[in-house]
Amino acid sequence: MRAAESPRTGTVAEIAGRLRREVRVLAVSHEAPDGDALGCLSAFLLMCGRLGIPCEGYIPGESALPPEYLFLPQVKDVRRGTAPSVEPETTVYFFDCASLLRSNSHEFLAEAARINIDHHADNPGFGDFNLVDPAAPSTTAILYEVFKAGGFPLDAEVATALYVGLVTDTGRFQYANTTPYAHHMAAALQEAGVDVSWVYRQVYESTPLPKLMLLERALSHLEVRLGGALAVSWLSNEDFVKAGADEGHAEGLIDTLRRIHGVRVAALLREKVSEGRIQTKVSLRSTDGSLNVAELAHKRGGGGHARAAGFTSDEGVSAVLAWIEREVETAL
Ligand SMILES: [Mn+2]
Repeated sequence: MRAAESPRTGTVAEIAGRLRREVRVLAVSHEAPDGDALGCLSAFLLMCGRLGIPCEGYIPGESALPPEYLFLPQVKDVRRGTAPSVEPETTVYFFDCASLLRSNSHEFLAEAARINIDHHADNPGFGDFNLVDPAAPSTTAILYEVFKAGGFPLDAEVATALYVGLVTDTGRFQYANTTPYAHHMAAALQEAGVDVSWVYRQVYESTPLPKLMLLERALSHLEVRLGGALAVSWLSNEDFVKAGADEGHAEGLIDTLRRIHGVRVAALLREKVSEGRIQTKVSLRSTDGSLNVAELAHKRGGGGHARAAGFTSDEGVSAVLAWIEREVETAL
């Protein structure tokens, strides 16, 4: 049942206590999920199974999931496309969703209680209970604290799923969010049974050939602007067809743009044209933190983190690129 009280901030202990008593749960993550989003779903669904709580996962959208995360238990069984209808006793847990819009889940929200677990600073607190910690290196780090607070058993499978969110959202323990806490958590997860080298091979050394072919297409469109500070590239429908790639293969390609010497902001655009309608999905990265890309994304109805954000536009690639260049030039 939808909580009668007004939205509030929950503690990890409250969420753990609530989880233990759930009759049924639906775990939701954002469209175009990354390693953190999928790590959360996998760990949460596994844990609900351990606790005997009937559970289901849901990710909006139809596009293929990034193949490097399909080894995570439960992920392949997560429901896609239209949202499931939710019975009144179901609680919906949202993970890593910066906004309700991003989880594209309005349809079933009227009925169910919502728990919002996230680490995006711009999360508006859309849940009945909100557990939002921008200092957390990943959303799996917050989920890890919930599991600890509840005294729930952390086996190797659950620990591995939590670790995948941590290792990917910290850029393999290299980004600015790599705090001492992140290393302590990694150590605890390794002690719980994570095979770090095995995870590395699954996530980073199992690249499908079409993904590399897609990277080749992105590099062929690469331009460095503003005296080397801005790296931009784009991918069209044709690029995906020629590379033999699907949407999931685009995950992480922007990391190649951000690592170019001197680049302070990177932008990768994905132009989709279907039935004459243009949509451009934009990923933005700030390498040195001198420009808050979440603020840039907010101007176009998107969101994210200060150093990793995105938005979707109804304009074509060249118009969006021109806008980004103007904004970055003004800001830097
Ligand atoms: Mn995340």
